[in-house]
Amino acid sequence: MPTNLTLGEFIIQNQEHFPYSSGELSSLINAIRLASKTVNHEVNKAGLVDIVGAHGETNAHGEDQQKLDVLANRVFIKALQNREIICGLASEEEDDFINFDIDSKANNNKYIVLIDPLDGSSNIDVNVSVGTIFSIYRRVSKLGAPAQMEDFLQKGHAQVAAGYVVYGTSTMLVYTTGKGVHGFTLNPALGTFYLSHPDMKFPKSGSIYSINEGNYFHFPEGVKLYIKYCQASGVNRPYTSRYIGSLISDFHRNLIKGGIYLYPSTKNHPNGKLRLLYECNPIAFLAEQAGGKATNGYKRILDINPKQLHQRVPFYCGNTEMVNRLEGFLAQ
Ligand code: P6P
Repeated sequence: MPTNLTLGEFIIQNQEHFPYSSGELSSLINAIRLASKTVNHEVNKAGLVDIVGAHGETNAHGEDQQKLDVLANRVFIKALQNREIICGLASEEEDDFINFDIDSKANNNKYIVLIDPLDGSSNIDVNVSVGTIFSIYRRVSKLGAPAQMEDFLQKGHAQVAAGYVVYGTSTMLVYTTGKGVHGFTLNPALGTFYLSHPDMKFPKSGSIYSINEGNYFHFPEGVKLYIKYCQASGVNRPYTSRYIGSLISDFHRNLIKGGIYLYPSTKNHPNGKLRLLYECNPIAFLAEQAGGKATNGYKRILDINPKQLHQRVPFYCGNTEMVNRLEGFLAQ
């Protein structure tokens, strides 16, 4: 694969990989690319202007909205609305989905997007990397009518594309259309994303486990057994614990180095903390495309039948052999 390929060139070269495409993938990914550059700029200067810290309101889940959350949400909605290829959007920051039926034209658009505009935003104040997660479906409701809830409550295996932007030591956009996972790194001087990680795959084995062990007491028994298995690594397994508290950063590191991310049910989150539609499904799509696995401990994430826009699920995702071993402990 030629080096120095830009994201735009890559999309054009792979346009045929996007089903039903008539340039719609490039337009969708270009909208996300544009919005991610704007958010990246704001995230990078967050400490310098009065944009860090809580917005003073709460989102659909009663969580304090960080100002950058609100800004990122607005930037992505605007960028996606302007491209006239989606008929609606659901966001972690919005109670209900948004219909782009500002004019009947929007109702003829064939796609919908679900997005977590700035995941891990509580880390912003302490200068830890955060991320944007997006998930794209073809609408199932009638063309010409406004988007319906059924368009957003599709199973994860119906996704036509998914990805994330990680605003870290460098800013990367990583996405899949079902033909592998490809990572692009932003050259901030040029404002251009370059293909830096073609065809990303989990290493065959992994030795990193990522979990908030502060919740240990309330974990399911099988998760406790798995953690003890990893910690017995002092004997003959080189396991190590790494937890950033930002899903995208933990997932991205585990994808490159090999590892498993775990967010089980806990006392405060009996159904797990992560949201199925705009966190677990897109990450699960990427994980499977990279040769990994994602389950709720008993069922493939991409096969879960969604019931609500903001529903939460327990989430275990990473190297297939690590997820299989965890499931073995949960099945005991
Ligand atoms: P805890 C961020 O709020 C997030 O949704 C994920 O990005 C992250 O992995 C998790 O929650 C951290 O949750 O309970 O460990 O602080």
